[in-house]
Amino acid sequence: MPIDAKQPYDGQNIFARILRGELPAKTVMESEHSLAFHDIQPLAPIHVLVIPKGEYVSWDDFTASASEAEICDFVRTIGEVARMTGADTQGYRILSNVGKRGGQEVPHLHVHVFGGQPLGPMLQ
Ligand code: D5M
Repeated sequence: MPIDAKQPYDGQNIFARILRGELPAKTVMESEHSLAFHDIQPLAPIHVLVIPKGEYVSWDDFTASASEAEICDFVRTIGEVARMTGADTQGYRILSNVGKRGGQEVPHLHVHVFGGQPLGPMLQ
């Protein structure tokens, strides 16, 4: 069920629970402000999610209120994930669904990193 990008942060969402260690995840890398892990329902041979550790519902509130350190760390982590997984060698896609009409399901900001196959014009 798509979520409203402007809704208050729900501390019980799946990614909050992964960050607290209450649910397992296949970690790709962790940095000071970000965590990257494999998507549980991969849509491509490489499909990694990158999330900030802070409580942000979507790209919308993150870009409005996160610190420069958090934003810089998050962007660098996305690039690092592409290099670590080898997605960078043949091209890849980064994507963030934002809010109801953007198709966002989990109410904690996440960027998808897709790679490992030729990608069509749209992947989700
Ligand atoms: O994408 C939400 C994504 O989150 C979707 O691709 C499945 C993934 N997901 C859901 N639960 C988990 C767990 N527990 N581990 C890893 N990945 C998960 P959206 O952009 O919100 O539509």
